[in-house]
Amino acid sequence: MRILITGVDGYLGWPLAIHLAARGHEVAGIDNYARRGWVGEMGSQSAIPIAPMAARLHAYREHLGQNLRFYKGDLADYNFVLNAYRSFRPEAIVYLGEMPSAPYSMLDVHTALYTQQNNVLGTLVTLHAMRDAVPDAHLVKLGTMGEYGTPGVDIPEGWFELDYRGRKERMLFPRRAGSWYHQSKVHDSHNVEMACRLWGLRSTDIMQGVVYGTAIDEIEGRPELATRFDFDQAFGTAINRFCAQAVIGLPLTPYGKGQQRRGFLALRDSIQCLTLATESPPESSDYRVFNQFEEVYSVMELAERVQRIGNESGLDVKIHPVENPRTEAEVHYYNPDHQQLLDLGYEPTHDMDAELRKVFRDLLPHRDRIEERKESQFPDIRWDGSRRPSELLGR
Ligand code: USQ
Repeated sequence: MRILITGVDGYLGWPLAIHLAARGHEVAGIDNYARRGWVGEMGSQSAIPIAPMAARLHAYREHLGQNLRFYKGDLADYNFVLNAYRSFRPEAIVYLGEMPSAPYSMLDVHTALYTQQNNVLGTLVTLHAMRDAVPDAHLVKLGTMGEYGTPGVDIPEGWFELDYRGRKERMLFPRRAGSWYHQSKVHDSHNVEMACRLWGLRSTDIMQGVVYGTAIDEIEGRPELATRFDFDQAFGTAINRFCAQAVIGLPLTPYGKGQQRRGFLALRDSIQCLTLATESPPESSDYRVFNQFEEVYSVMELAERVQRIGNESGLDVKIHPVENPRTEAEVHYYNPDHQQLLDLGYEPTHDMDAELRKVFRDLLPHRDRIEERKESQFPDIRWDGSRRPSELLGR
């Protein structure tokens, strides 16, 4: 297939391009390098060094025997996107090109506006450019499990049957996001569903959990193909942050009670699932929703697991809960469905311990890069708009 990935320079986009090319697909990518800039704004850098795009494209060609067709530009620019779609004529568009950080979106009014503008308008542009240039293409849109929030009821995969005053209707399940970032994805979901309904586009909206890890088979042992790994308070996600903290001897930082529960999945599982969704498109007009994660864990369980594996690797890992900078439920019911990807053939990694050992293996040689930006990992972005470092809590 001809597959175009937006956000191809990112944590998921780059390994996805490599994996799809290794499977024989022809891949194109769009990026404006914004992620490199946001992490820089947070005073940080990727723990694992990543090459500039020109060198990435060279390594891609060396290893995969084909070129990645790269377009540099802004996804909110309709003419740029339309031209890219017209020239590559993608059969599938995997849309990963969004600002992905909840804390960054809560920093101030400017980052909130930027997040929603970048994410919501970029998606709207793509829906129009698809309609105008490639109406039969399949949009694989990256949403987030955080769209649903943590309601006190089971969470279906996108849709549910509403039984109200004696009548029934299949409706989108209500969303209850907890940050301007997560809310931007809620708006995207509503826009994508409407475009499928009005214009006959087809889309899979992926409600993905929190991704962790450094590796997929195709990049292991090939540093020139490495993907980024962030650990700062905004762009580092929970498990990745814990591993980076452990590597430089900082205590792991579960927020508050640490009983927040989320769906997690390894990077290799994320890439496997995105590939499955891309290779099995829905019918035209179909808007389907997949909940994409391997298993639900509490943040404290994960800190303890990282501690155990870190200690095995010769580190002396401590856990020190800190005041929660976010406004979120710390003890709550959480039971989301996640069956559709399994039905398509998703084989979960399951062995989180082995995956964490690989993360330590890949991070330890770069401990200096984490050390030199370690201030960026401590949380001070609060959901009330203030910026104050979290207090340490007793355990
Ligand atoms: N957390 C800690 N300690 C930390 C970092 C995070 O306890 O040092 C907690 C947070 O309070 C939260 C949970 O861990 O309860 C997850 O936080 P996160 O930063 O790993 O993930 P989140 O902000 O939810 O966002 C990440 C990605 C986002 C994606 C989302 C999937 O950045 O792009 O959409 O995971 S989900 O969480 O399922 O919505």
